[in-house]
Amino acid sequence: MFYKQLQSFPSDFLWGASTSAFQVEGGADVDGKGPSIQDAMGARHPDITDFSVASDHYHRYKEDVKLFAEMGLKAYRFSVAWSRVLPAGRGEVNEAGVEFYSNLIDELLKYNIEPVLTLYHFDLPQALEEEGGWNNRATIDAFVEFSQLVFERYGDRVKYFLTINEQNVMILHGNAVGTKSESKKQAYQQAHHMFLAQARTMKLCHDMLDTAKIGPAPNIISVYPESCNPEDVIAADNWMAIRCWLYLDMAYHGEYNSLVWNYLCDRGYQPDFEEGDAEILKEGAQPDFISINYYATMTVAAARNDGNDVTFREGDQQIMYGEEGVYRAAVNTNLSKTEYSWFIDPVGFRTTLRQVWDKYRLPIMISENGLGQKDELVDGQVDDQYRIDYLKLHIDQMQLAMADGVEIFSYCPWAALDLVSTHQGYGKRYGFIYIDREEFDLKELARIPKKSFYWYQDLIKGTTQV
Ligand code: BGP
Repeated sequence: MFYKQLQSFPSDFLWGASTSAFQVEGGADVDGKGPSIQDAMGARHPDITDFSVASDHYHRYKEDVKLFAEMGLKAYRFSVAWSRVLPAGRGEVNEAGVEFYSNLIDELLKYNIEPVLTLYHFDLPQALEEEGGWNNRATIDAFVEFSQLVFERYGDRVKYFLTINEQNVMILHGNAVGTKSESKKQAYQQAHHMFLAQARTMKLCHDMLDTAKIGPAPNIISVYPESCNPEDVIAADNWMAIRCWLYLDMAYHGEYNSLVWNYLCDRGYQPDFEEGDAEILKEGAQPDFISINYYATMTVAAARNDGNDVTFREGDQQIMYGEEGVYRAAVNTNLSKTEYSWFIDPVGFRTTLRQVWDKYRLPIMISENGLGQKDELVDGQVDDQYRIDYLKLHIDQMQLAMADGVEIFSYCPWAALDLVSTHQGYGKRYGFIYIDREEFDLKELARIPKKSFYWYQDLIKGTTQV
């Protein structure tokens, strides 16, 4: 193996943890909050879990933040529920909702925890969805209005903003995360509108706030060819561009990735541009850093064009469908899997980080990485050694990437505490803190630090006392 002299993490490295509003807060209809598409999804799938309370973070954020401080977190990544502050998606402001995040931010700062604020994490206000959601260009203006409100009310205290969580997952796997489109053509029109919304928001952030930093947060992973057959290599390159580079190229260059643009035109999926769009995209390409969510790499082979390239299964962020003429999903037999069949590939994490750094040379934040597992509470304790093993392997690879020269300033694994999975219920747990509830029996929602909590606490202590 290529020997590397590892350096210690910088003492100001932002060790953090992540959540998102609809997955952790609960309080979906209290204090004036309007419904979001995620509330509607919860209502549509009452058989999976009780979505209404989530982890009750809305009512218990003080207790949670105290635990984050005890764990030693230097950063906490959360999202603002758009429909909590603007119940109809635009127009009238819900001051009680605004106050909730203001209090949360103050509470974090009280313990010197850096707030990292995601503007949009899968939860479009239902009122906007009913007007066509992201198909409707008017949603772009609504997003900018929402962002402006967030910058006005929290910009004095929040330094790091993320624009849109996993736009690529919303476009490619919308059924897993609650965003819908009727065709690929429509999905790419939605993507175009999100790109415009993101560009205008990045520009607005810099126009309004002198010291704030803002960046995109797609799910970025390396794509391996199944073999060294050049046709497999081209297929991997195709899928990497379609799945990943499109989103980062747009944030960074303000232009469509040319491979992807040609693919879109070839298939008739290309979005309609209005006059001025190209300029807006260009002008707004002002990311200060790149944030990525990483769970595992993907492996693809050349399409065989035999009618079987598309493997359709119920959607998941990690499932690939394949596309005639473009790529076919393949299995990487070198990797193990989680109990939810997600591949585990720590070395792929290093590869991904190197690729992103090589292409853009912007500092990187990792806004998600983690292991979903059915944890068990035994005698008041959760022995999640498997999560420690998973995180340790990934952190080791992150450190190797840093030794390779990749600039990384923050690691925020998923998740700070247990929360509702996007589509697989509460039993699929990711947190450092166990929340004592079942799918339908909400019990007392007690907070119980897991073994990984104490392990992360030690790790943070060890790396920051230099
Ligand atoms: C990402 C999302 C998160 C989160 C995570 C785990 O795609 O940004 O919101 O939920 O995946 O996925 P899941 O909840 O489906 O296990």
